[in-house]
Amino acid sequence: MKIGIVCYPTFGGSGVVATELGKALAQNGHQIHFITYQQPPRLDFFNENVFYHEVNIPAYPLFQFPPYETALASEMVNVVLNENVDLLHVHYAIPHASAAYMAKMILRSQGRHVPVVTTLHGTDITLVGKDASYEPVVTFSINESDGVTAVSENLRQDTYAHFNITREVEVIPNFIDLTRFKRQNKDHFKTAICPNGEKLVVHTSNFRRVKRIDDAVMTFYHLRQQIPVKLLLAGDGPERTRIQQLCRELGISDDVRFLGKLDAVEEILSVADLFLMPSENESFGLAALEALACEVPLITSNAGGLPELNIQGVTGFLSPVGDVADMVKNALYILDDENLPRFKENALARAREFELSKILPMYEQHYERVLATN
Ligand code: GMT
Repeated sequence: MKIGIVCYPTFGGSGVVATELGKALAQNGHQIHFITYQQPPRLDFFNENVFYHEVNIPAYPLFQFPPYETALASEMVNVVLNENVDLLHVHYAIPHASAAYMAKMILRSQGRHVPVVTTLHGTDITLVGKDASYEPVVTFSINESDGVTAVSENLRQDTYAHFNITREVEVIPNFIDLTRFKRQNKDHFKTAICPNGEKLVVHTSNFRRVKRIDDAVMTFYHLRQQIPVKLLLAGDGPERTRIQQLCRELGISDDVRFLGKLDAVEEILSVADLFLMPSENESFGLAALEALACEVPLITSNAGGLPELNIQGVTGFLSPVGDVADMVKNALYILDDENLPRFKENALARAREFELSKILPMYEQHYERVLATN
């Protein structure tokens, strides 16, 4: 198949899922055309089946808000016509699904039919999409997609609950490439961060409010009063300055490292003992799956799709959103040397259930069904 993939070129989340999916499809012999405004971080290699098309948005003094959606739709039309693309797969509904609808209509007016698959990732439904400013367009463009997938059963249910959806939504969970995400020997790194054999707790995210990083820091603050422990925070975003200030106020800055955006997140996870994801909402929790693959157990909230990934008492623990005391209690239990090896083993076993080779055929079959019926 020749597939056009539209995504945000982000370091985590939907951008990573889209990029890794495209790379895996290319390995399987499909021709993949990425269409986005910047080269996705994990697309830094040559493969004969991978192509990158940059969306250019010419500036004009009148445009207070550059019309990205228009430029994107035009680029999708061009790529389909120039490269003979069979299908467009857009990741994250806003504005990719409506831009794809526009492209589809333009192509149809020229006698060319290209089906569109939309993958819903989370905040496009749970946070941003259901806002009245976007809802009519999101509902319309989901219903006009020829195939719709969601990354968890919880997100599928949320989609039906918040929008008037007439389309079938298929659940295709996030996946992990275990050849890349595996525990590596990084002892020198561990010694540098934890010189006295402290336990290492890690959080990675885009530092948005929905991640509730305060809860991660407060959990660490209480843990630190009971055991020797350090905290690594990887990623960057709007909350970083506030969280750094919180660490200063708590007097814990010497034991907390802010690493900023990182591509090789598996190197950090390789030395971690515990991963914290106390999110307000989380449709799947790809970062938590990456942790499991590196044998790191989880302390998560029980929000969104997290119960579909983290198994209570097996791969870690889930607490009600904001229940820091419960997170501290559970973290102490996991970090006990008697318990930690069992949780690490379970973490890897769970990650194996989401191995790329198990999930990739679900997308391929979805495309085949869409192409056969449209
Ligand atoms: O986590 C984020 O805020 C980024 C966001 C995105 O859209 O890129 O991630 C969402 O999609 C990921 C991939 O499907 C999911 O694993 C994340 O759980 C989801 N984030 C939220 O629902 C908050």
